[in-house]
Amino acid sequence: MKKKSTYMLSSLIIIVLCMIIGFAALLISNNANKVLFKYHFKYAENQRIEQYFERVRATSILLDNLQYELNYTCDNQDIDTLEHASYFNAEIRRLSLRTPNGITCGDMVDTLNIYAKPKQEIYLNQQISLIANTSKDRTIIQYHRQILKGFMTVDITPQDPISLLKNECDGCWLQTVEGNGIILYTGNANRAESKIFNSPLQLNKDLTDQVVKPILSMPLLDNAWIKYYVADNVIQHYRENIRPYLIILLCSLTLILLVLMHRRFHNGKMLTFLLIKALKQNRLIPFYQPIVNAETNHICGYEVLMRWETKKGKIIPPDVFIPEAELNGLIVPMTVQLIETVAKDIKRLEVQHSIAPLPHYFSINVSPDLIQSTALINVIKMTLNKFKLQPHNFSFELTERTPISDFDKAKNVCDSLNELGIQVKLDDVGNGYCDFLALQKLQASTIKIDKIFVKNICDHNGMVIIESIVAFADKAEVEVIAEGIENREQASALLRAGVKYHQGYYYGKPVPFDKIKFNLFE
Ligand code: G
Ligand code: G
Ligand code: MN
Repeated sequence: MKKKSTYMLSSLIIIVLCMIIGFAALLISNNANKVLFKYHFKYAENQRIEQYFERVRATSILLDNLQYELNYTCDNQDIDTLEHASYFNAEIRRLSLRTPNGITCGDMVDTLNIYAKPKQEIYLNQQISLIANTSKDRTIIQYHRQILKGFMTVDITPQDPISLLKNECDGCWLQTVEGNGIILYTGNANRAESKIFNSPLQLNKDLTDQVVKPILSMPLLDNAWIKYYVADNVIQHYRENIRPYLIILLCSLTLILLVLMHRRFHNGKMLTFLLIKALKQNRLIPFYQPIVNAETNHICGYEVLMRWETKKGKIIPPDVFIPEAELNGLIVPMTVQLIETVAKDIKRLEVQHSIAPLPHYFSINVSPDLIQSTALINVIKMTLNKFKLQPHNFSFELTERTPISDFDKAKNVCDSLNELGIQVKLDDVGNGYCDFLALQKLQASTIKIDKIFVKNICDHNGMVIIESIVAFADKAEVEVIAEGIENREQASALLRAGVKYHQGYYYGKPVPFDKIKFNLFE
């Protein structure tokens, strides 16, 4: 779980870092900026062309309807109809009709000065062509179509240049369309000579082998090429425009990176730091959950479950901090401190109930780290001496969340504990790393059946597993405790299976010392 989140955080950090490097390059490098400009430009131009085709499609639909309204004689009524259509449709700049008799009429009287002479025209397909206008600084898109009884020609309304060029100076950019040996252009070619090409140029002849490379060059319906030339100051201008956005983006990404790095590298450290403080301030306290002999309904002992009590009195459960404490080794001093606190509590109970020595055991969870260390023996010996307690007052539960690395060391510690008269229990049996090996090597006196098996006890298989654990325990001569008993049915099923020592919410939840149950029915 922890590893997974660390892995995810590391991947995120790498992704954000790459983004920061990319955006920083854009901020610093001219070339990176040029690349971005090119992509942005290409995207915008594709959209612009798509819009033109959209206009052609709209015009086509319009003609579908218009064809039934015409007389095809070019009389006043026809001219009215054409003028009306042109006036009310934004896509159409001019339209004309040629009748079957060869007469031509349109919405404009004077059409002579619209196209350049001689006419320069590139056909993209049978219906769409591009034509230079009179002053050769604009390309007109024309749509041709046979309708019911005549032939229509429509000049599509020109669009604004790409927004990236909109505010640029006169002659700072030039668009050309090349096809069929003809070059049409949009923009101020005369001024572009000095601003882009640094030399006078003869359009139609020079452009194709220009030394200045176009910033964009893309095919147009496979019959022509569209090319854009821009002066350096266009890219410069673009760079200045995006700079504030880049800076904001970079700052945000850096902030995100810092937060991610903090989480990645300091989360564990922060928890460790807080745990050390909690340890110093004795805020890691024991809760006690009774373990009951279900045949006699007597409490025979308690499992000690560590809790972290914050300054404000909030109780933090162990799964939040025990895994980290096991990783950083703090679990050892934490358990040592817990043993001493439990010893004091046992003493208090002896006084409260005027029973000494107390017959109950207090079962303390130990992680593999501690069961492999002789420190545990020294600590427990010292505690027994200091508080004048009996060995049967303590027992240890070995939790196997992490595997035991050195079985020989663990065995030595367990042997010494057994010699002292302190029992060792194997916790969560059926759910740990290597129960049987641990059982064989460590000579545990008791096994605790994991609560998952108790939960499923009503299934046939659940019962079979419990029965086989009991059969095994009988042979191996170890006691069995069942954990996680929450209701009477589970309790009686377990008794039937031969498990008499029970622990669970049904008998009592883990509670702090001042709420500890001494008798089951009090
Ligand atoms: O009490 P529950 O209370 O939520 O306990 C959760 C887990 O924390 C249990 O599996 C238990 O083994 C573990 N745990 C509780 N207290 C201790 C402790 O003092 N030491 C170790 N190593 N584990 C503990
Ligand atoms: O160390 P171990 O994993 O055995 O710790 C026991 C855990 O089981 C603790 O978290 C404790 O709070 C929890 N527990 C104890 N009794 C019950 C119970 O009846 N039901 C459930 N769901 N959990 C329990
Ligand atoms: Mn336990």
